[in-house]
Amino acid sequence: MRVHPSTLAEHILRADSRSIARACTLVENRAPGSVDLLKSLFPHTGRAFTLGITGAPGAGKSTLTSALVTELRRRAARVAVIAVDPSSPFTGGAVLGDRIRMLQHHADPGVFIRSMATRGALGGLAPSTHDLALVLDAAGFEWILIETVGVGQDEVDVARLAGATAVVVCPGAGDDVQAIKAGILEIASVLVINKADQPGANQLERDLSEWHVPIVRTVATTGEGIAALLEQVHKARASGPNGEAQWILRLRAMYAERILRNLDPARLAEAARLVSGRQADPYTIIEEWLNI
Ligand SMILES: Nc1nc2c(ncn2[C@@H]2O[C@H](COP(=O)(O)OP(=O)(O)O)[C@@H](O)[C@H]2O)c(=O)[nH]1
Ligand SMILES: [Mg+2]
Repeated sequence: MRVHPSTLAEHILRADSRSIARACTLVENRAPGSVDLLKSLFPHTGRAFTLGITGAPGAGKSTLTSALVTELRRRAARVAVIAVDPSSPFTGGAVLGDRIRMLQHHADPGVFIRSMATRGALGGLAPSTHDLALVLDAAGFEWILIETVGVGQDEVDVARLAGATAVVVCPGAGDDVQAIKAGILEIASVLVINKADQPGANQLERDLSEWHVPIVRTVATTGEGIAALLEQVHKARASGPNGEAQWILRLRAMYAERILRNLDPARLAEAARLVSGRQADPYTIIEEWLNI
């Protein structure tokens, strides 16, 4: 069944959750009509705040995300979650206890949870995640939480597209500063030492203090420190990059994706044949593709 993009857009603007879910699927699959839909939704965006939540598997990102949802709902904000982590309890990955904790939000109409499946999609994860965030922004969610695993460039890119990024680390599990990927600390607006109920939190905080990024200790399982985390996120939001600086990153990512998506696989294969046989050089071919 096809719904006209403008009809679907109207339903999304009225925050109809089935229509939002439908739009997410269209956008994620880059289905026909999805760009028209995004065009019609775009004028209604710009109000949501996007928080990236990243860190190594097991650091407690999903638990923390769930605790943030609970706290934001207590403050009457509408919250959307995009879980890029395939092992996320939101997507049904984790152990039963965790999953039940996350599932409590599914019954709440003020919460929308979406997991993304398009890992390794041509052109990268970041542009489609950002498009999804725009759909949710148009639907009136004030907060968009994006949980990503802090491994690989894709995840770093996703975090970079967010308004602020919380990097979650925890004591133990070899998670000392040396074990934390340097690149991931660099994108942090706030460092979260989660599992602060576990030994080693003091040492970790001392080690991390040299990064000169605000540090918050949390116990995601009890909600301890969540209000303090939100306070730091608000500060990061106030002092963070302005809209134009963010759009430079986003436009670059969107441009690269669009160009890659337009590349016909047959044309690519033919070019590879010519170049590997030294019948053509790659520079001329790319100039031809770009019409320069
Ligand atoms: N002791 C303790 N355990 C936690 C805390 N936060 C999360 N966990 C547990 O750590 C495990 C991994 O959490 P999860 O949120 O799935 O981590 P993720 O892979 O980073 O999303 C789960 O068993 C959680 O219950 C915490 O603050 N303290
Ligand atoms: Mg997770």
